[in-house]
Amino acid sequence: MRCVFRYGETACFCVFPEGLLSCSSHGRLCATSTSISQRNNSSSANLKVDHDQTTGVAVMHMQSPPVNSLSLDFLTEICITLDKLEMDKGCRGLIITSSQPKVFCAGLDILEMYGKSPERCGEFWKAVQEMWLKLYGSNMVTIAAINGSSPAGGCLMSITCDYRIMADNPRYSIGLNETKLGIVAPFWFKETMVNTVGHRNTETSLALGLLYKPAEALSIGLVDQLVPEDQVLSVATQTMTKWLAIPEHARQITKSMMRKSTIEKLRSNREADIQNFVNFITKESIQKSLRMYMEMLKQKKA
Ligand code: CO8
Repeated sequence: MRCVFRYGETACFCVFPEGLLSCSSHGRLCATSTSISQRNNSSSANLKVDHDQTTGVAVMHMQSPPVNSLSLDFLTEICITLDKLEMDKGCRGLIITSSQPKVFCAGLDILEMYGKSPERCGEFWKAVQEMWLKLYGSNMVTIAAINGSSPAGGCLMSITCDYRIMADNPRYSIGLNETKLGIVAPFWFKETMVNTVGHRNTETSLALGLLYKPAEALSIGLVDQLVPEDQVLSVATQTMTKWLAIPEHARQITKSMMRKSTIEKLRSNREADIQNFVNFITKESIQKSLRMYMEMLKQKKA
């Protein structure tokens, strides 16, 4: 067990090798938790959380350079923060945004999937599952304030939230582009997308690995609202107020009813899903595709 994170210097969390966050002897939150509600802000290496105690809304700024790609460490930080906020009765809403210029989240860290041992790949995938389960099943109102490009896992993170507000900047794009990397989005990525934009749009999007400009994303319902770039966070905050005005219990039960079957499907198949991922990603042909994609990213820069 190791303590990896301090939240507002008032609490620590236990991380076990076999799972991210559970701590059966201490409860999930261990050590001193007495003054959490008096603290507003916290930051770790790659995340800054501003929690406004009066509104009950936390803003999670992703600040993992250069592009907020989701490495195992970053996913672990995110999961710990989500757990922390979920347990904090004073936190009812979460806005997720980016502090990195031009990018909301570049998706899963490709380097975590390239040249790694099967054990490491399994650990990584478990953390991806964990993040999705926590966010999709959250009791909080969750809003993605998408202030930059959001491909693949970044799109997943966005559609896992309750509502999406995107910067109206045609240089940005969002979508599940996995096939372009020669890989296949797993069933729970697919189902989250179906739950957002319907079956037909999902089929086309996934098959062609489409990345949508903001206006196109809005037209298929992949995002809910476009706003000028400098207003993404303020509009997200206003929108949050409307969502929080709905009776909490009714809203939470409705959310759970809508998402339960998708969540249960992964929950009851986690090990098989990890094994599928490991078998798939460690194949020589898939490793070759990932290498070519990474080279393509580098060439684009040159
Ligand atoms: N992982 C790791 N490194 C990345 C990633 C990433 N996802 N994305 C970008 N980088 C790196 C780049 O290689 C570059 O590195 P360096 O500086 O060393 O050359 C650096 O970040 C900056 O990248 P750019 O110069 O490209 O930055 P831009 O601001 O021009 O563009 C973008 C930002 C739009 C995010 C662009 O970098 C991009 O398109 N990245 C690729 C995004 C992508 O395709 N991600 C897919 C990841 S796979 C995934 O999320 C789901 C996998 C599901 C697996 C299922 C298997 C069964």
